[in-house]
Parts: sequence; C-alpha cells; structure tokens
Amino acid sequence: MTDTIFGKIIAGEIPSEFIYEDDHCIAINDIAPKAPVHVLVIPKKAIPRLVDAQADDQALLGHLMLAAGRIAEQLGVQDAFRLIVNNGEGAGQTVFHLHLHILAGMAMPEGFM
Ligand code: DGP
Repeated sequence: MTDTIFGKIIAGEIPSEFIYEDDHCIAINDIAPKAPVHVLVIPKKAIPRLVDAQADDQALLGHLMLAAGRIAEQLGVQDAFRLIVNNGEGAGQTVFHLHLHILAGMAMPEGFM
C-alpha cells in the first residue's frame, strides 16, 4: 500500500488534502497542475497500472469512473472535463499506482483525442 507516493498519501504518511474520499478511493489536487482543475482520483487499492487490473477489479474500476463524475460535479466542471489514465512509462506514467486525471477549466487540446 505504501510503496509509492500515493500509497503514502493514502496511508496518511504524507499530509495531503483529500478533496474527496470514500471507502474505495481518494481525490487530491495534482501537485503540478496541467489545467486550472487537475485532480487525481486514486483507488485505495494499489494497482500499479491499468493493465494490471484483473477481472475482480471490475467493480473498483467502475467505481473510479463514477467517483470522477461526482467529483467533477462537486467542482462545477461536469459539463467540460477530460479523464486520462497514463498506462506505462512510455505513456507518461510516473507514479505506479493507478489513478485517473480529471482535467478541466481550459479549452482542451484537440488533435490527438
Ligand atoms: P502520471 O504521470 O499519470 O503517473 O501522473 C502522476 C501525477 O502525480 C503527476 O501529474 C504529478 C502528481 N504527483 C506526483 N507526486 C505528487 C504528490 O506528492 N502530491 C500530489 N498532489 N501530486 C503528485
């Protein structure tokens, strides 16, 4: 649980403000925001990458998506946000504890998505 920075944040070993928390996940503001709203939705269960998730993680993965929607509503960005998962170093993943990025508050770059 505590082998990444997110594990330490979830365990309370590194202080961080949770803008959302439930039984299965937390959400925090990204330390290096790439948009005016840049929130990370992080499962309490440490799955390194999306591709490491298994069939028995199905409910958790759905839960994260639903939580992202609730958090977007909480932040007032429910009508315009982007959800990103970086899977693997080649895709830009730097913290190997699965997380969703919620990005909002600016015109989203077009072209690659
Ligand atoms: P990724 O590149 O998809 O693995 O995203 C990791 C994100 O985590 C990156 O945008 C920066 C953020 N981050 C890294 N360390 C910390 C931290 O200690 N606190 C917070 N709030 N965010 C962090």
